[in-house]
Amino acid sequence: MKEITKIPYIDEWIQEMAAMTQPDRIVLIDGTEAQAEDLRAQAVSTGELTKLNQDLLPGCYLHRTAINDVARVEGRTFICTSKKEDAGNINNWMAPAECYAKLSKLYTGSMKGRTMYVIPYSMGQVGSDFAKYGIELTDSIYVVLNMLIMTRVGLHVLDAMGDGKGFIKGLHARADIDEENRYICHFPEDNTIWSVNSGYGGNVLLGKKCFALRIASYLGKKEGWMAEHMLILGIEYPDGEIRYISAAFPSACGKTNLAMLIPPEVYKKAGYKVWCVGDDIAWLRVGKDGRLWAINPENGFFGVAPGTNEHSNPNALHTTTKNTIFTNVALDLDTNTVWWEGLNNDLPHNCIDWKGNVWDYTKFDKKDKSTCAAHPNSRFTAMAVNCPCLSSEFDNPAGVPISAIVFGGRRAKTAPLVYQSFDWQHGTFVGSIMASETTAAAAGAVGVVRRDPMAMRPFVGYDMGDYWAHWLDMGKKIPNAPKIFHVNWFRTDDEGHFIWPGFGDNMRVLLWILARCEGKVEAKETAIGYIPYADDINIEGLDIDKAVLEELLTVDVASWKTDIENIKEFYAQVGERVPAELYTQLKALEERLG
Ligand code: OXD
Ligand code: MN
Repeated sequence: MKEITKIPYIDEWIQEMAAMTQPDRIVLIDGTEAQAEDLRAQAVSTGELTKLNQDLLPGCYLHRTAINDVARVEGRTFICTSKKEDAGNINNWMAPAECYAKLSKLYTGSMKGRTMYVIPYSMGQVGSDFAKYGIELTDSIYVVLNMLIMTRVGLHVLDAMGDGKGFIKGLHARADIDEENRYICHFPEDNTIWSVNSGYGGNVLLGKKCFALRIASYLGKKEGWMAEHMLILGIEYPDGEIRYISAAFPSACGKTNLAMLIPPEVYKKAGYKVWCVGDDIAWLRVGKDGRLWAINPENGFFGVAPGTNEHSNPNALHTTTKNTIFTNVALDLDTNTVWWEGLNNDLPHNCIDWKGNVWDYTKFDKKDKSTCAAHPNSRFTAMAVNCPCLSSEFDNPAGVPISAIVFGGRRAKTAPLVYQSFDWQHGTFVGSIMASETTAAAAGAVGVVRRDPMAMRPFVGYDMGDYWAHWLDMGKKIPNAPKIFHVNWFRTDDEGHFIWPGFGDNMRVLLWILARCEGKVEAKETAIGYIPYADDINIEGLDIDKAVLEELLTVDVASWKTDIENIKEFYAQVGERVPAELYTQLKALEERLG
């Protein structure tokens, strides 16, 4: 047998996958800069990457995916457990044998004439208690180069893997990028992920959503820890003390912006700072001290480009000025740099759009996505170490202690700016009823509510009811548990305008949250939880008066009553495994609302 990793258990699996996919060559990715540079040069020579202006954007490249392959595909994402009930009603399910057979056909011979790259990677600091290891086999250089940014890759990972048992087996083949045969399949009972017919990040960077959320959530349930769709940030007080918050928001609700926020002037002047530990995923374990400790298992940011600018997120913008891979943004031919909607108001006049066509800026209409130069889900893959506000604890193998967990969604009316749950059990209920409204086309129209519990709807690798039971159970195992809150930055007035300024000013709410955790501020008890007294949210320097803040802090009982019906429907859809405790919480809420 050919030795690739020199770990027999792993090499056997590689040979088996290679016998099926039939690559011309197998190359082990060793994590060296020399090898990465070779691969970049190769990708540039085939047009897979475009080298950008190296004076302005050193180490930066542009990639365009196929036009039919620009986002995660929930409809083609499967959890393949032996029993359908274990995948639950929210996930798509396929029987493992059927799925392996179906995908084997698609993989067979798919790497003929191509190279199979073997990427040994770690989620979390190699050798730490948190770390979990995987190998991704892929025939895409783009995937290799992205994995080199997003995860910790190299031969040291193989050294840490010992006999390799328990590693996560990932297989990705581009095949024909055929949407009809695109599959993102997870076999949690076999530690296996199979992805085929896509080249888009979320479907093919298998360390991210597939491993660090879907497979890891399953492992977390089995092993007594949690894998969550959460950012992690630290707030440093003027006296140097840092407190950490983790927060879950549905995709595209501003997690990266919150994780890297710039404090408002009043706080900056007073000496407050914000540090980013992670922008998308948190792994959480109970520490010896009885607190909940978190790491960001990733090593980079796979962020949405449009809307990122000097005002919304200067830290992210700065992070992307070197060693970054841009995907599906626009190419400004005058400068050989990148552009996207919301970067600035200087529409490039000589520009190639995300589809690779000449872009006519005179036809650009903000309200019509089809006229955009960059795809609305275009991305940057950037190294965490390039982030100006990266936490000094980013690499700490022990992680950071979490004081507060924050859930949030996009609600026009229902949720107030912030409220605190009564306790962990109630907090779990608050997470389970998380929701976001899609913005309807007609101004002022109420959007469609999508329930997205803990922002994990697309990412729980098993039954949603069991996942909630795991949350309830974890609460009993954390002697000094974080307090749980809910925020809503997106409340609107009757004309549909956002009331709260958001962005850096969200820090004002986070400071109230931390003050509550330390018992330093009183709150008003309401039907849904504890709500701040308006005087306790600092609005100095904001163009908001107290009456508006009070409005933001009211509980709209009528819309909560409507919401209760929607929650009941959702719980029924999740099915039999919804824990009785959550139904008790729901009933209690209903009674409190009157
Ligand atoms: C997401 C992402 O879709 O982080 O949530 O890419
Ligand atoms: Mn995400």
